[in-house]
Amino acid sequence: MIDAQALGQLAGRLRSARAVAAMTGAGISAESGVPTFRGPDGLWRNYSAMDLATPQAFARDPRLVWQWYRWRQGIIGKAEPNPGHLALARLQSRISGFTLTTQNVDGLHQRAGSAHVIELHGNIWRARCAGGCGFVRDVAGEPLGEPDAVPVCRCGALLRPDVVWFGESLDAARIELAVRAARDCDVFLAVGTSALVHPAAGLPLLAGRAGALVVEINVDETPLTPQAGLVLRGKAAEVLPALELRL
Ligand code: BV8
Ligand code: ZN
Repeated sequence: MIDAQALGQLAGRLRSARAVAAMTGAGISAESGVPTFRGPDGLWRNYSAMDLATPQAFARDPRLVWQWYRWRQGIIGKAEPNPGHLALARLQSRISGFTLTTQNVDGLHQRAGSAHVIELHGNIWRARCAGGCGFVRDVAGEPLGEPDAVPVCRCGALLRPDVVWFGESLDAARIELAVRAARDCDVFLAVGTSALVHPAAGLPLLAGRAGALVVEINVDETPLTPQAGLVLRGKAAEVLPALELRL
């Protein structure tokens, strides 16, 4: 049962907010059938992140890494944005100064109608040159060559998924936008994230230190829970539409 009192309190703060920053993790796409990383069907359960989402893994076995990303593309390609994604897209049009940052590479926020989504960790529907020639290619909807093949760039180097792997720095411009949004907001919504992966996990803490109300929307406790000013324990696809109704 969603905490009605907390929901009302949050709605009140959102109505008077000058700027609102939301950050999502895999939990918001769980109800679209996209496995989370650490949930029971967590992607990492079957494959260790270090085996697959690192530059070392790609150097060691690019075919395996591409098989894994194609497998995820297969799941995400069949997924639809859920009421949680749709509610966030509508909140963006109703609340001034609303920014949306995501750790997800699935592109479901954009498909739900959200604009200017800050994709901290990249997007699974793009591929870029692993050799550094700067070539980037949109691969949504088009098979990337033989299912088992490792796609090659026009410069002859390999193509890799345009995502941020562990041990790799994030895009400076994107992290700057996300940091500014966290620092300047009155309310920070942390939705469906385990708040374990940095630097993303630092953003709600930064917002809290800057005086914002930090709100956690999650089915479970996380390391962020003790720092949150308000906790809405529930599924994103239920809590966010309920919040919208209280606005
Ligand atoms: C970097 C893209 C410079 C690829 C990803 C400081 C301290 C400790 C470690 C570090 C640190 N700084 C850097 C590090 C190292 C590392 C890191 O953070 N390691 C962790 C594991 C400790 N960070 C990096 O390497 C970053 N780069 O810092 O570069 C540098 C380099 C080296 C050393 C120093 C500095 C790069 C990180 C990005 C990696 N790429 N993804 C791909 O997707 O294939 S991370 C990936 O995992 C996701 O993008 C996401 O960020 C993360 C998974 O977290 P969540 O999205 O939160 O998902 P999770 O499954 O964990 O949790 C789901 C949550 O939802 C749960 O809480 C669950 O309860 C909830 N939930 C489930 N269902 C629902 C729900 N909630 C609501 N409704 C539901 N229905
Ligand atoms: Zn190239």
